[in-house]
Amino acid sequence: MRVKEMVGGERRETGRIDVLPVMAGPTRGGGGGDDRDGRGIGTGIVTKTRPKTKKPSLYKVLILNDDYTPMEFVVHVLEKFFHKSETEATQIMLHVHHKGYGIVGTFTRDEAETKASQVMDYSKQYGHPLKCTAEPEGFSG
Ligand code: TYC
Repeated sequence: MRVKEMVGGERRETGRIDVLPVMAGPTRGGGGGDDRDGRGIGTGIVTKTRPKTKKPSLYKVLILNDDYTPMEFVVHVLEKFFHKSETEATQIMLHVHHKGYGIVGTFTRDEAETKASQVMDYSKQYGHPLKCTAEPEGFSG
Protein backbone atom coordinates (compact mmCIF):
# COMPACT_ATOMS: atom_id res chain seq x y z
CA MET A 1 0.00 0.00 0.00
CA ARG A 2 1.37 3.38 -1.00
CA VAL A 3 1.29 5.93 1.76
CA LYS A 4 3.20 8.96 0.73
CA GLU A 5 5.64 10.04 -1.93
CA MET A 6 7.80 13.10 -1.39
CA VAL A 7 10.24 14.58 -3.85
CA GLY A 8 13.51 15.83 -2.46
CA GLY A 9 12.83 15.55 1.26
CA GLU A 10 15.43 14.51 3.80
CA ARG A 11 14.16 10.97 3.99
CA ARG A 12 11.42 9.66 1.77
CA GLU A 13 8.67 7.32 2.83
CA THR A 14 8.19 4.64 0.24
CA GLY A 15 4.69 3.65 1.07
CA ARG A 16 5.01 0.26 2.69
CA ILE A 17 4.04 -0.22 6.28
CA ASP A 18 5.96 -2.63 8.48
CA VAL A 19 4.16 -4.42 11.26
CA LEU A 20 6.50 -4.99 14.16
CA PRO A 21 5.74 -7.41 16.97
CA VAL A 22 6.43 -5.68 20.25
CA MET A 23 7.14 -7.61 23.44
CA ALA A 24 4.30 -7.25 25.88
CA GLY A 25 4.31 -8.62 29.35
CA PRO A 26 1.36 -9.17 31.63
CA THR A 27 -0.44 -5.91 32.16
CA ARG A 28 -2.32 -6.77 35.30
CA GLY A 29 -1.38 -8.48 38.53
CA GLY A 30 1.09 -11.29 38.67
CA GLY A 31 -0.08 -14.46 36.98
CA GLY A 32 -3.74 -14.25 37.88
CA GLY A 33 -6.32 -14.99 35.20
CA ASP A 34 -6.44 -16.81 31.93
CA ASP A 35 -7.51 -15.45 28.55
CA ARG A 36 -8.52 -18.89 27.20
CA ASP A 37 -5.13 -19.32 25.51
CA GLY A 38 -3.36 -20.34 28.66
CA ARG A 39 -0.93 -17.41 28.63
CA GLY A 40 -2.75 -15.17 31.06
CA ILE A 41 -4.54 -11.90 30.68
CA GLY A 42 -2.71 -9.12 28.85
CA THR A 43 -0.13 -11.22 27.02
CA GLY A 44 -1.38 -10.75 23.45
CA ILE A 45 0.95 -9.52 20.68
CA VAL A 46 1.11 -5.76 20.35
CA THR A 47 1.94 -4.42 16.90
CA LYS A 48 3.29 -1.06 15.92
CA THR A 49 3.40 0.40 12.42
CA ARG A 50 6.62 1.85 11.07
CA PRO A 51 6.67 3.43 7.59
CA LYS A 52 9.62 2.13 5.57
CA THR A 53 11.96 4.94 4.57
CA LYS A 54 14.43 5.30 1.74
CA LYS A 55 17.37 7.69 1.41
CA PRO A 56 16.75 10.44 -1.14
CA SER A 57 18.80 10.13 -4.32
CA LEU A 58 21.72 12.54 -4.45
CA TYR A 59 22.67 15.08 -7.05
CA LYS A 60 26.09 16.57 -7.81
CA VAL A 61 26.50 20.27 -8.44
CA LEU A 62 29.07 21.03 -11.14
CA ILE A 63 30.53 24.26 -12.39
CA LEU A 64 31.75 24.62 -15.94
CA ASN A 65 34.67 26.53 -17.33
CA ASP A 66 34.24 29.45 -19.71
CA ASP A 67 36.61 32.03 -21.15
CA TYR A 68 35.04 35.12 -19.62
CA THR A 69 34.12 34.72 -15.94
CA PRO A 70 36.96 36.18 -13.84
CA MET A 71 38.78 33.68 -11.63
CA GLU A 72 38.20 35.81 -8.51
CA PHE A 73 34.46 35.80 -9.19
CA VAL A 74 34.37 31.98 -9.36
CA VAL A 75 36.27 31.80 -6.06
CA HIS A 76 33.80 34.26 -4.53
CA VAL A 77 30.82 32.16 -5.73
CA LEU A 78 32.29 28.99 -4.24
CA GLU A 79 32.76 30.75 -0.90
CA LYS A 80 29.32 32.38 -0.93
CA PHE A 81 27.10 29.49 -2.09
CA PHE A 82 29.12 26.42 -1.11
CA HIS A 83 30.87 27.65 2.05
CA LYS A 84 34.32 26.77 0.74
CA SER A 85 37.44 28.26 2.29
CA GLU A 86 39.43 30.58 0.04
CA THR A 87 42.07 27.86 -0.35
CA GLU A 88 39.61 25.14 -1.34
CA ALA A 89 37.62 27.50 -3.58
CA THR A 90 40.83 28.45 -5.41
CA GLN A 91 41.76 24.78 -5.89
CA ILE A 92 38.31 23.95 -7.30
CA MET A 93 38.33 27.00 -9.58
CA LEU A 94 41.79 26.09 -10.97
CA HIS A 95 40.70 22.47 -11.47
CA VAL A 96 37.68 23.69 -13.47
CA HIS A 97 39.82 26.17 -15.41
CA HIS A 98 42.16 23.35 -16.49
CA LYS A 99 39.80 20.39 -16.83
CA GLY A 100 36.61 22.08 -18.03
CA TYR A 101 34.33 21.18 -15.15
CA GLY A 102 34.41 20.23 -11.49
CA ILE A 103 32.14 18.89 -8.76
CA VAL A 104 31.41 21.41 -6.05
CA GLY A 105 29.24 19.32 -3.76
CA THR A 106 26.54 16.68 -3.41
CA PHE A 107 23.01 17.50 -2.29
CA THR A 108 19.42 16.35 -2.46
CA ARG A 109 17.86 17.01 -5.84
CA ASP A 110 16.00 20.05 -4.60
CA GLU A 111 19.05 21.61 -2.92
CA ALA A 112 21.27 20.91 -5.93
CA GLU A 113 18.83 22.46 -8.41
CA THR A 114 18.33 25.48 -6.15
CA LYS A 115 22.11 26.04 -5.77
CA ALA A 116 22.67 25.74 -9.53
CA SER A 117 19.93 28.32 -10.26
CA GLN A 118 21.14 30.68 -7.53
CA VAL A 119 24.71 30.57 -8.87
CA MET A 120 23.62 31.26 -12.44
CA ASP A 121 21.20 34.05 -11.46
CA TYR A 122 23.88 35.68 -9.32
CA SER A 123 26.53 35.40 -12.04
CA LYS A 124 24.15 36.84 -14.61
CA GLN A 125 23.46 39.83 -12.34
CA TYR A 126 27.18 40.59 -12.46
CA GLY A 127 27.33 40.04 -16.21
CA HIS A 128 29.23 36.73 -16.11
CA PRO A 129 28.29 33.61 -18.10
CA LEU A 130 29.27 31.09 -15.37
CA LYS A 131 27.34 27.84 -15.80
CA CYS A 132 26.37 25.56 -12.95
CA THR A 133 24.43 22.29 -13.30
CA ALA A 134 22.83 19.62 -11.10
CA GLU A 135 23.33 15.99 -12.20
CA PRO A 136 22.13 12.79 -10.61
CA GLU A 137 24.93 10.96 -8.81
CA GLY A 138 26.19 8.15 -11.01
CA PHE A 139 25.34 10.08 -14.16
CA SER A 140 28.45 10.19 -16.31
CA GLY A 141 27.45 11.72 -19.60
N1 TYC B 1 38.56 30.30 -17.43
C1 TYC B 1 38.25 31.49 -16.65
C2 TYC B 1 39.29 32.53 -16.91
O1 TYC B 1 40.36 32.25 -17.41
C3 TYC B 1 38.16 31.19 -15.17
C4 TYC B 1 37.04 30.26 -14.81
C5 TYC B 1 37.28 29.22 -13.93
C6 TYC B 1 35.78 30.44 -15.32
C7 TYC B 1 36.26 28.34 -13.58
C8 TYC B 1 34.74 29.59 -14.97
O2 TYC B 1 33.98 27.71 -13.72
C9 TYC B 1 34.99 28.54 -14.10
N2 TYC B 1 38.99 33.78 -16.52
